[in-house]
Order: sequence, then structure tokens, then C-alpha cells
Amino acid sequence: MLKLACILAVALTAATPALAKDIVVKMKNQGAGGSMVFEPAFVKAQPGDVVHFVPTDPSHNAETIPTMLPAGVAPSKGQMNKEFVLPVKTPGVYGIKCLPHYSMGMIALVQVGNGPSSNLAAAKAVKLPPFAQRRMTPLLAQAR
Ligand SMILES: [Cu+2]
Repeated sequence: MLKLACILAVALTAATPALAKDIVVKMKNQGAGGSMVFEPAFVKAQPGDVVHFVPTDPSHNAETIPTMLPAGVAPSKGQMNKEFVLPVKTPGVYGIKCLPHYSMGMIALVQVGNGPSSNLAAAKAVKLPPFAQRRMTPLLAQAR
């Protein structure tokens, strides 16, 4: 019996990578930051974590902003009204947008690692649509 418990303990440890976290970001019609928002809009993650963008309200998607990704990270895209799962392995900042509400400023920023982010200066130089820029600028100011 003790032997079985030991085997189970080892199996459970193997199935749970050390410190890897699942982080949930909600896609909402209305939030503390206004209408059409990701909540939270700024996420700090570590390499190996998985960020889940969950449409708690209808008519949203989440996808990467291709010009705001660490070098070597391919753009990826979630479908409308579906959860978008973003595993983050490479340190740096990841810009996220909801395609239908991008022009209304529905964006988020994920910082992976503790910084300094290698692509932060490049991300700050990217020009977004005005409402998206208005929300992204303070998020970039929080990033390291
Ligand atoms: Cu949206």
C-alpha cells in the first residue's frame, strides 16, 4: 500500500510541471476598464505558463498582434466565441487583440519573464489604432 502511494505521488508530480500556471483572462463587453475589454488587460507570466483567453461575453476572439511578439514567436489566433489558449515559452511582451473590437481598443499585453523584455522597445514603437493605442500605452509602461 505504501509502495502504491509512492508511485502515485511520483506520477502526480510528473504530470504537474513545477510552477507552471494557468492564467485566465476574460473577454468582456463591460469591465472596470470600460467597454470591450480583456480583464486583466496586463498579465505577467513565466515561461511554461499557459494563458487562457475566455469569452465570458459573446462576439469576441483573441489573437496575437504580429508586430508585438518576441523574435521567433509565430502569430496565433483564436476563433470567435472560443477560448484562445496561448502557451508562452519565449520571454518578452506579447500584444493581444480582439479582431472585431480592435478599433474600439480591445487589447491586452502579456509579459513573459521578469524582464527586461528584449522586444519592449520595439513594441512601444508599434503604431496601433487610436483607441487601442490609448489603452496599450499604459500597459507597455507597466512592462519591464
Ligand atoms: Cu471583442
